[in-house]
Amino acid sequence: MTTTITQQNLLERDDLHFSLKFGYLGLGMGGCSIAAECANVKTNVKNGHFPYNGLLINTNNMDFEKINIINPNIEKLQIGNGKGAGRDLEAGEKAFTEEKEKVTGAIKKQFMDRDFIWIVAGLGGGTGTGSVIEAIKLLHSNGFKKRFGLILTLPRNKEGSTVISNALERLQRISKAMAGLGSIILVDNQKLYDKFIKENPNSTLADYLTYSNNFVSATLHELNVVTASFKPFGDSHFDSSEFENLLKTPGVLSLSKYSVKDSKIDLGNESSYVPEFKDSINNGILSDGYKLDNATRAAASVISNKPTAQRVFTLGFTDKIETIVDEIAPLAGEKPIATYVDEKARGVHFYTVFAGLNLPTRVNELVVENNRLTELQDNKDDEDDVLASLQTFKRKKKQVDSVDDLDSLLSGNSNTIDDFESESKKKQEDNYDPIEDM
Ligand SMILES: Nc1nc2c(ncn2[C@@H]2O[C@H](COP(=O)(O)OP(=O)(O)OP(=O)(O)O)[C@@H](O)[C@H]2O)c(=O)[nH]1
Ligand SMILES: [Mg+2]
Repeated sequence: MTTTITQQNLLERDDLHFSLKFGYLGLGMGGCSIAAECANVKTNVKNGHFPYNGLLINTNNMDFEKINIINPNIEKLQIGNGKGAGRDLEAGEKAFTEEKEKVTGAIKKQFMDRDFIWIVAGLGGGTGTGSVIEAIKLLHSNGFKKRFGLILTLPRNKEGSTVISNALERLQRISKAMAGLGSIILVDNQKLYDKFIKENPNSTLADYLTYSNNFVSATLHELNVVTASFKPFGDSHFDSSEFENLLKTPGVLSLSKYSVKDSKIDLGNESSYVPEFKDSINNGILSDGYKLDNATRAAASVISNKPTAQRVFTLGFTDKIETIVDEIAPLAGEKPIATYVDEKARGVHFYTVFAGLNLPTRVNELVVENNRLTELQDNKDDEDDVLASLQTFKRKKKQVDSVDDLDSLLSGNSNTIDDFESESKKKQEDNYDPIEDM
C-alpha cells in the first residue's frame, strides 16, 4: 500500500536524526494497533534502528495475537479477564483501575528515557475509551506531567449508537481537561475511510485499518525527522525544541502536508502553488474542520533539494508563506517559517502544524448522528408503546341480551376479556413464536 507521505523514502535512509524519542501507550484494540504500528518504525540509522517503543494494554488476550510486532521494545500487558470489555466503558475503566499498580510499574519501566509519550486509543470501544482518562491521570502523576499527548480516533457514522455515544462521553470529559494536557491528534476514521474506499473500492475494512495505522505512523515519524535532519536554508529555523513546544501545547493539533514537483513552482505565478498549499492546510492530513484562527502556535517547514532551494527559497517566497500562515492564524504567539535543504529530496514538501485548537466540526457531526440515532430509538420505543397499549386493551363485556348469551357466559365459553388476557400472557412466554402463531 502506498502512502504519498513517504516520498523521501525516509525509512530507508541512514542519514537522519529524530527530534524526540516517542513512547506509545496503546489502549484497547485500536489503540494497540496504532501504537504498535507507530513503534514499529524501523530505520537504517545507526543506534536508531528502532527509534520508538511501546506498551500495549488490552483486556482481550486474543487481540494481541492479531497485532504485528517487529520492534523488540514493544511490551504487552493484559488487564481484566482476558475477554474484552464488550464496548462497556465502565468495564474498561474498572479493568484498568484494578490493575493500576501493575500498569504504573510497566509504564515507568518502559518509558523512563522517553521525551514524549503518546496515549493512543480508538474512541468508541470499552477498553481503550474506558481507560483513557485513568491513563491520563496516571501519566500526569507519575513523572510525565506535560510530557504526553493523545492520539484518538473518531468513529465512523455507521459504527452505531453505542460506539458514537461512548466516544462522545469521553471526548466531553477530555475537552474539559484539555488545558492540563499536551496536544491531541484526532484521526478521523470517516475522513480517511471515505478517501480510502474511493481509491480502493474492492478492499476490506481490515485493509482500511492497516492503511490508516500506517498513515498515522508515517505522519508522526516524518514530522519528527523533518524537524531534526535537514540543513536550514537561510536564517529562519524551526528546531527540535520548537517541535517539542508544539507537541506540548494544550489543545488539538492539526497537521498538513503538500508535496509538489520541483518544476511546478513558478515564483512569477502564485497560482502555481499558493491555492494548493492553502487547501492542504484546510484539508489536514488526519482530520479537518478546525477553526484555525484559534491556533495558539503554528509552524511551517518547506523542504527541497539544493538546486530547487536556490531557485525557490527567496525572500519573496518565505514572505508569502509567512503571510499565508499569519492570515490563517493571526493570534498564534509563535509561528516560525523554516526552509530546509535535503540533498535527496525529490519535489518540494510543505509541512504545517497548527496547535492549541478546539475540537473540529466532525465532533458536531457525531453529536448530530448520535441525536438522530437516539430519536430513531425513541420512535422505535413509541412503536413498542403501541404494542404495550394494545396489551392493556379491554373489550367491553358483551351486553347480555338473550338467554343464550347468558348461558354461554356462565359456561365459560364466551369470547371475553379474560380470553384476551390469557392470549397476551401466552405471547409473553419464552418459547412463544410469533411466526408460528400467525
Ligand atoms: N484507525 C483505526 N481505528 C481503529 C482500529 N481499530 C479500532 N478502531 C476504532 O476504534 C474504535 C474502538 O474499537 P476498539 O479499539 O476495538 O475497542 P476496544 O478499546 O478494544 O474496546 P472493547 O473491545 O469494547 O473492550 C472502533 O470503533 C474504531 O472506530 C484501527 O486499527 N485503526
Ligand atoms: Mg477490544
